[in-house]
Amino acid sequence: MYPFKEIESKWQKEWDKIGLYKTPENPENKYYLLEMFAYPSGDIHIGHFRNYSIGDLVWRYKRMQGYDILHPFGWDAFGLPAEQAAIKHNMRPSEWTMSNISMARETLKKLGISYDWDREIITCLPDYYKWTQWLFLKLYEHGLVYRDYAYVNWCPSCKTVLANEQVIDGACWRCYSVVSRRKLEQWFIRITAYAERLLNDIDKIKEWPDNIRTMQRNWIGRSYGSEFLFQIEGKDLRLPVFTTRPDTIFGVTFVVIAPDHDLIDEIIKLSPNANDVSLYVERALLMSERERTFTNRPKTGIRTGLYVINPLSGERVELWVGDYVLASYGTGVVMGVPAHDQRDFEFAKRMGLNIKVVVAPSAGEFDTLSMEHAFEEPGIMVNSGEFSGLSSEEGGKRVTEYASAKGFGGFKVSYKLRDWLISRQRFWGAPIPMIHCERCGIVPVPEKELPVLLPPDDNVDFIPKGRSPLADIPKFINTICPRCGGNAHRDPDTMDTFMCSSWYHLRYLDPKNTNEPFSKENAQKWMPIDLYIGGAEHATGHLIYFRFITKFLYDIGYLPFDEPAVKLFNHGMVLDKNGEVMSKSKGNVVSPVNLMETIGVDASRVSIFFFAPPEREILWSEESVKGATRFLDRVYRVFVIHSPGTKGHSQLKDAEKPILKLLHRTIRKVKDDIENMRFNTAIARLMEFLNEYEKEEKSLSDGFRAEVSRCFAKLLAPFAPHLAEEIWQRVGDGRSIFLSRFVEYDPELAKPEKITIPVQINGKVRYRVEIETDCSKDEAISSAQENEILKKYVKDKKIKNIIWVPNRLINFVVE
Ligand code: ANZ
Ligand code: ZN
Repeated sequence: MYPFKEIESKWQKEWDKIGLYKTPENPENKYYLLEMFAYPSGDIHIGHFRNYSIGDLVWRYKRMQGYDILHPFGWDAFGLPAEQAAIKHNMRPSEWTMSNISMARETLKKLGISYDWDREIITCLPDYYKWTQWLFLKLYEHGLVYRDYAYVNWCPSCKTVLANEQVIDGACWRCYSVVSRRKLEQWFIRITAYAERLLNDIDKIKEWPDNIRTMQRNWIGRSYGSEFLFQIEGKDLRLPVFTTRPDTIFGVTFVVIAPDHDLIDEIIKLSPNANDVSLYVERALLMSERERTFTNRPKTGIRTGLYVINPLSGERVELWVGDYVLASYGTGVVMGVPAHDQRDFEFAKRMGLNIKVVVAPSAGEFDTLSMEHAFEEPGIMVNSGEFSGLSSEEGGKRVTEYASAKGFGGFKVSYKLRDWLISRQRFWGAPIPMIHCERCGIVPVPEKELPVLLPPDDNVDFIPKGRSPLADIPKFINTICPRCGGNAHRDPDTMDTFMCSSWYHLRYLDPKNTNEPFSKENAQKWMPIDLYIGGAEHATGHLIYFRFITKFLYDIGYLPFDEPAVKLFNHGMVLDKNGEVMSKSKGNVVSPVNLMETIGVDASRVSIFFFAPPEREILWSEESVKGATRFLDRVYRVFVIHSPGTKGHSQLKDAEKPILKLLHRTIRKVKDDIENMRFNTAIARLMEFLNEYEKEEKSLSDGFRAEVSRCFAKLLAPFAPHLAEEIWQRVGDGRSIFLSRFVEYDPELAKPEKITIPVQINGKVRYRVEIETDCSKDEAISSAQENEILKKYVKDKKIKNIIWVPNRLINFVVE
């Protein structure tokens, strides 16, 4: 194997010495390249390595195109696992976190990733979280922070509140315990105030993957509908319902309120059935919201014994409590229309409630007794008083206008997006900069007193008790009210780590600024992020929060852009050879450090890029690693051992012409592949080129070989940077290859070769067609379709299928 150890450490030292990765102060041609920062829970694993190698490849390619690049790295360093480690290994969270960071940072340096380490950020250090607290105060100042008693997701084992994103299939994302619901006073951020803009601006981020954009649309979940007020019979209480089908209002045969609705205690008080209702509610709350919405789960409910009045028909119907209705959506109360809503239909069947048809397909009426499903399609309104005969669309509008005029309803837009619950009853987070004073109430910490420091983490009892460990540290908790000067206490909760990561991309712009989170000037220089690389699992969490915070900072004048990232790229996962996720407990983890020590950084990179396109998953196998090693060994022999040195050009020999053409075609394709993130095919092209070149090597002049070496080194540089630099040292200009420009191709020389391939009709060769090598399926087919033989053959028959074997053949399957 070629001496990769020597080569790699030599160039890493050299790049360090010349400050290759330093961010230019005044970019002319800026490019902000960002990979999602890391959670320091241990050393870098192969999945990280893949993600960061993609970024590094882009850095090298863009650098050689003359871009001034900001490519920083940092650590998402607060969070639960540090505290769990503290409990388990009796370590301080800060110690655990910082030692993991040192280890992982060293690994990243050995892997030669092109980060500007001068801009490193660590979210658990006061010079960072000071500004997370500042952000909280700004949000508060603008009315976007509030405190509320709310049912929250509660993990009984971690004894903490979880955000919706941290509940996976009804279980805690960390310990997998079943999550239940509890009512607690919490801090919320009013992200719903931005729902409309977060949704509409998805149209602006066209270079994000479509699946992420769709997931965000669904997560925000806008529904246009109507609201109607149903009065509780004989009481002074009106329940609003949200419906997307106002045309069905005459078909309401019951109303259901969510067991976790804010008004449930009042309903229980009014109910003649209070004890049973109260028991039911208690039981229902043990289930997670998600479980409650499973469609195949039998829907449960209980009669309150109360009646509500349908404001349009005047009919009285029963009020139920039912767990299929969620407090957090719409108004938390549903009008039950069993004839036209499948969930209501199932509920009515189970509970023996009436079914009343009020929308008919244009064909006419139908019989409710024989109904097996709700009729959910729109149609013509029937049995609906003066609205009968109208179409669903028209009628729904009229019904709502009528309700609005009479004061018991109107049009309403609902969102699935919920406000962001950010308080955690945990130690290892940014303290919430708020003070509770008996006289003044809630008082924000004045900005000049930031940061509110976390107390030292020795001698803290981290064992969960359902309240923040900070509550039990008098030195922290006792303070003076900034308003009245009297005794007061600090808020004991800490912030969700998604708050820390909602703005980290901005701190990189100006990581040492002690007066502001970042200067406007630097934001103007570098924002927005040109390419953001990270996992798709953040689609509805971090990737929404950081859009929201960017918009907020734009609104208050801190940023010139209201979308953080122009382009998003989601890399695929690295799985073991059986397709399983790698984990310490399964013992199938592939460490990039071991790999690097046995085959080198460059071969590790090449194998990871060669496995599959970067957005796809990889099933790791030793075999493919060997291919990469063999390739780089040959590159070393051909371009380093046999290096011709810096010879000048000489007259082109005949044997050189085809190689020159192949070289330019290779340049064209490799560039195209890199720009379209097809790193695997780019490497395949380099391998193909090397095959041909090796065959002819002996008959080529030194001058020509030197020229080829220069081009090949540059093509190789994004993939195997150390070896490329080693080649360049022999044939280049004496500076680093990364300070040189990437190669351009000569369009004339790069023209694709023509080849002739057979065209079959139903499997028989009928004629031949000339195409360009490596052309697309569509291009090949359109050349083949111009032929008279085909036209005659097909005439009025249909082409059922077209089989395309690239560069080999086309087969038209005709009826
Ligand atoms: C009556 C009705 C009749 C409905 C009908 C549908 C069809 P989307 O499209 O997701 O917005 N709903 C409203 N709030 C709910 C809650 N908190 N929990 C569970 N279900 C709720 O869904 C809106 C529909 O979902 C609403 O329209 C309501 O049922 C139900 F023929 O109202 B509909
Ligand atoms: Zn006070």
